[in-house]
Amino acid sequence: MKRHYILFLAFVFALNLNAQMPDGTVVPDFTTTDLDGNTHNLYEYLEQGKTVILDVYAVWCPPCWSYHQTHALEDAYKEFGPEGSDNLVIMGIEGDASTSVSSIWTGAGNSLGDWTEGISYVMVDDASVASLLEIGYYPTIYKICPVDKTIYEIGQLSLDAIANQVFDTDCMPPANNIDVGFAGIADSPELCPGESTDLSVEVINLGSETVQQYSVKVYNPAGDLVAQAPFVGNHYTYQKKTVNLGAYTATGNDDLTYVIDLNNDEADVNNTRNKSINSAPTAQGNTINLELKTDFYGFETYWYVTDDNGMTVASGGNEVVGPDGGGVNVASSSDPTAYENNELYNIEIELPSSDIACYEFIIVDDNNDGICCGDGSGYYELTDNSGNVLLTGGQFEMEMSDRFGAGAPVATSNVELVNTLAVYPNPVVDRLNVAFEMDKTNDIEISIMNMLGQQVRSLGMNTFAAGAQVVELDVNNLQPGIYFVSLQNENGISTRKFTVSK
Ligand SMILES: [Ca+2]
Ligand SMILES: [Ca+2]
Ligand SMILES: [Ca+2]
Repeated sequence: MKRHYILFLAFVFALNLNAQMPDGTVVPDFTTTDLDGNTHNLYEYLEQGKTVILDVYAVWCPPCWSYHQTHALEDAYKEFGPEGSDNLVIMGIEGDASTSVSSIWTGAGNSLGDWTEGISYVMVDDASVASLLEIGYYPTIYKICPVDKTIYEIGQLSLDAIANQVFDTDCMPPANNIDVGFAGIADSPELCPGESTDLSVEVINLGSETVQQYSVKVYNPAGDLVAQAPFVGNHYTYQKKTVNLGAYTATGNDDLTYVIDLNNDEADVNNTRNKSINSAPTAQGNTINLELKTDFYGFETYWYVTDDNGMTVASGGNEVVGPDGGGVNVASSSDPTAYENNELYNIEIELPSSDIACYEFIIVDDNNDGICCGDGSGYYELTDNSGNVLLTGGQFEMEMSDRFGAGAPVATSNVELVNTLAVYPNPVVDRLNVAFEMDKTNDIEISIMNMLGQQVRSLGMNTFAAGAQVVELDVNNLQPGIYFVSLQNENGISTRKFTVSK
């Protein structure tokens, strides 16, 4: 059953005189300005052949907020907006003239929260649009068809039901005969270099003809084909298909390009999309530092770090809380290992592995209210020995967990061996120049390490005279990816990162 929120009781009679726009009415045009200051004209979008969905809501309206939090519109926008098939425009329109624009993102006043969080479609604060569209209650969710600019109230739909509304040939006839396009690329979890994930994409047939064969290909930044899969079968107009591309192993440089290969496709613009594999933050070396500030209830806090096998490799705080104590309310300030209140702790964590490995940091709160911000301002910050911040936070409920990698080669040592060091070209295809300058003659080993800290090439120990030097390294046989050049001897080390591309 639809739940609607009456604007104000006093308006009910007026609303009866001026009810919602009847389905099938030609919508009046409007131009509005979004929260970022960009203007949007309704008819312009419709004339581009795009379906428009308008979610007219008020910041204080509970059913509006419930629906907003399902993220169904955002999910639809990801698949069918400009990052996907590019057939859909969505505008979230705050329609109450009495609420301030800032209440949309601050949750101030009687607003129910930050309405912009996680939202990439257009958001506006425009009561004049609400009145132009004769809104009788919140939320009113309209669809407008590009074919004839007619408006329909669609209500609070799921992602699949929204897809059916958008991909309706009467409302939005196909612009081409032969045309498939992307309708979303699955998000990957955060990966450390060397870890794998399964790639998959959604493809939609946007043409009027059934398509029977195409392939999806994935390229890495160097242009190498790293995954591909064919589709064979009947792919009907406006039908969506999932194409599984198999496992992909992360290298640390995973800005992938996805391409659909279909003979005679009449609209190439929707056949290419870019999407990166998300990399977990990775520490240089195996020593990390946890800075932990407790709130006014330090005894509620426990944290631990697990390795890839789920084994705990470090932990601290109140063991009465422990890994399973989130929200359990069993702890007290007299527990033997309880942290003090409102205290800053600096904890050095030595991780076991010397190669890059993945870990998970988990912080647990006995009272289900985190370490910020109700009772003090606690936080945690995980850094590596070079000062790179890996993870930070504090606002959570019973538990917060996040992944990080550790064991990447330390890029700079305490003692720089040479005065200057530059590598070029970067990215490099076959020959890398290593330019450096020293005050005195030195015996130096020049070598190349991969992301796992393994030496993949070495020139051995050679004597270099004082002054400026350029050494050319052949990197033709290296796989595309990130590497480090290292110049070292017993007195120090200097390293630089570079990328091999093909
Ligand atoms: Ca408003
Ligand atoms: Ca196409
Ligand atoms: Ca707490």
